[in-house]
Amino acid sequence: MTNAAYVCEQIKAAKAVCILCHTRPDGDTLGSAFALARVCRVLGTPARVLLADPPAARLSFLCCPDFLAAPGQPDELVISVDVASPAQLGSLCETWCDRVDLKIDHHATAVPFGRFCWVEPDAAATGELIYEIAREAGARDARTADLIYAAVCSDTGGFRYSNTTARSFGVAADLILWGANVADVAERLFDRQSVGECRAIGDVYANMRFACGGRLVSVLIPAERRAALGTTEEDYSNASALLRTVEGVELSVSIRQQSDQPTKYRVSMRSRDPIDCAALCARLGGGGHVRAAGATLTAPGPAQAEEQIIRLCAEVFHA
Ligand SMILES: [Mn+2]
Repeated sequence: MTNAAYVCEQIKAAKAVCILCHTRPDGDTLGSAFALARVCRVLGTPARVLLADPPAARLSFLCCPDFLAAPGQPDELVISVDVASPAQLGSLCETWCDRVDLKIDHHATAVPFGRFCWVEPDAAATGELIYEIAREAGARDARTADLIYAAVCSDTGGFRYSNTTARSFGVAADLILWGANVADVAERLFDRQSVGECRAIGDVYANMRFACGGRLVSVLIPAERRAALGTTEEDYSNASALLRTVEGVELSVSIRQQSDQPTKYRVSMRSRDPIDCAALCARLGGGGHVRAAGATLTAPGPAQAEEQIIRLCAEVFHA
């Protein structure tokens, strides 16, 4: 039996399904979760989706309110999607991390949890696995296709990143046949920016700091500066990806001080071949993918956080 067939059997046998997303939900975890909820409905099992954090406004088109509002039921089958480790469940972890039945994920740094794990590090997105489940279940409608397409599009940067494979395009081709609106999804994911995000872009480029002969670039984003600019921490979610576009840069890092916990810093990295961001972030207790990873750092002040990160990152150029 394939994994997809097994997941469908489990869903059919369950009284209800509860689907868990990771913290700071991205297009992959949201698209995968709501597509899977629709699959459950097609298989005759009610489903709900739980989010530890509210989605960014840009991604709210992926959320189906009826699955968010659905009440909990006893003996739910619990499925996590795109969640690499229990810690990534955030506030959901306390109640749910020991109750996960099926873990569906594609992170190479995935920590096994749950009764049954389906983890494919070669899949560009968890959406590629959800596609197999939807196909198996016969849930091939346009809305489901849009959700899965958004998941794959999101994690591949619009089918441009190095994780993109023939399989990704094969999945996309099928989703178009199911009715996915590729132009609409891509426009919503990549061609819309809030005023705050535009201000953040200006701030990132104005505060670039180069090291290692221009191969390493970082930006420190203190809470105080965000308050002065009227930007939020989320407005900077693309900062490290923006900096990777700078000519000569091989590793880019954004360091965002948390507003509610000023000694905590959210670190996000992007790299070019062969630099392994996941390995660097793992040394800070974080994880992710080879070209895109993140971690959380504790430091007494912004300058110390920045020095610590630059020192760590500079090691890859001096090895
Ligand atoms: Mn993903």
